[in-house]
Amino acid sequence: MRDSSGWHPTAFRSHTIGQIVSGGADLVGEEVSIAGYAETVRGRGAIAFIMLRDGTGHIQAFAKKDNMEEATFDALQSATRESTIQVTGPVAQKRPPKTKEGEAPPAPEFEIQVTSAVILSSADAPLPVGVIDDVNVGLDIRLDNRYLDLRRAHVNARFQMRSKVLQYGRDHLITEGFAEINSPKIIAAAAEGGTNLFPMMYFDTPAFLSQSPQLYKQLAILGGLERVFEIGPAFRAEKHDTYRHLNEFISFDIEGAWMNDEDVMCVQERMIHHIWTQVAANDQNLIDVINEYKTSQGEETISVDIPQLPFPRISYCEAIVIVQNGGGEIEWGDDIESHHCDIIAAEYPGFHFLPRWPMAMKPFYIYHNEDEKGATGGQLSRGFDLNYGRDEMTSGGQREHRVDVLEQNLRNMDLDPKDFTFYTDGFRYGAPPHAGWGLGVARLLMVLTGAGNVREVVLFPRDRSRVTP
Ligand code: AMO
Repeated sequence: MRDSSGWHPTAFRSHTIGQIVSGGADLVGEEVSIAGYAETVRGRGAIAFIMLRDGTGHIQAFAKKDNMEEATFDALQSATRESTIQVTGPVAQKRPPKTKEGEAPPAPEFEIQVTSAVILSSADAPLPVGVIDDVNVGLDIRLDNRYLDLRRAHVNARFQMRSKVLQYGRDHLITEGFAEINSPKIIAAAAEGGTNLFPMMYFDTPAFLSQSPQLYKQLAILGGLERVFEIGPAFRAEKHDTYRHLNEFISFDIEGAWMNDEDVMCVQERMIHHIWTQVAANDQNLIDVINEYKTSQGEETISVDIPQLPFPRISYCEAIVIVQNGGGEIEWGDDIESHHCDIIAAEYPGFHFLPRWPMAMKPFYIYHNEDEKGATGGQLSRGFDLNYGRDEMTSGGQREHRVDVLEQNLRNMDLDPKDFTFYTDGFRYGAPPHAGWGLGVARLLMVLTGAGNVREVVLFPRDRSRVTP
């Protein structure tokens, strides 16, 4: 539940439930109005107990027929679960339960003694997805009814965590001098290869949804913004159907001038370290809620183990040897696929960078140093990945700032430099060496919250079979 100490009264409530639960002793006798969802409604005859929940806590509302209008009492007593209700009345301290001799008295609990109430919206019954009951429904039904699924405490906690992670990441980059930008999402040319673009019509001109802010964050650097970051959507028309791919995802990108691949790897590990440190210091309550659910399901609980810096660096060439020694079939120049990553993860289960990939496997905008060759003489690049266990979190690299090499890279990759002049022309007027990365927010959250699927940490996921809700 959220700390609501700084929340102001609104048209519908004088206090949040959290404010009453935590400051109840000072409020005893004071008339308050609260509003929330009816988790349970109990009682018979002339009394009713309604457990109300808002985003900040739970509290019991105690209603007595002879304390209010009869029609209001009847409506309260017959309210369905999850209906939204506003109640007004004085705060009272609940009678403490009896304690055995020598036992410490429990912390005082409070309730509202209802004098008036309004059913703001009645919930249909039965609910398609249980909110407090542990009804076993599949992910698809949960996603169809996400508005209800989100009311479940552990699901809600994951999204609170998502907000925190973005906040801590942002805070960290700002302290390192990065400025937030927003790049266009309607674009004319592919940054990450032309096969997975979603086409659209931009008035009379064919255009696409952006796969990555890549080319634009680089143009911002060429424009002298020096250190930029963006948290925004990326769209990929990939026909993947996995636990870690979506067709729309939030990419957390940075780009920095006068930096190389190693410099931005350091930015990344410092940022992740900061996020983990802040979560460990401030958000154990969210971890506890998630763990309570995991325990109820017999799943392994999670803990926030602050990763040690620096993260290991395992060059592509070293990774190939690790996979080969581990019995995997791979040759220099092959992609390191998930089943290969499993072998590497056995040795490096946490965060680890994989720098210096073959140039032939990296996009045209990645820099290469002609002197750096791999085992078979193949050209190495300054592109890297960050993995956690078997999963890729990030790709990044130093960028090609030499315009003639950049154009040659495009040609080498069967792309026409004429389609990219809006980008390459930016390199003709003095281009700083620069580097950056793009991090999949949902993948990082999967690690932090112990979710087995990115859909668990994306509000309304878009995949091959889902465009609603
Ligand atoms: P890349 O294509 O590797 O690199 O994407 C960067 C990171 O974004 C996440 N990601 C995805 N997450 C969910 N569903 C998907 N379909 C998906 N595709 C990618 C991954 C991945 O590591 N321009 C470069 C970044 C850079 O060099 O700055 C890029 O987009 O976590």
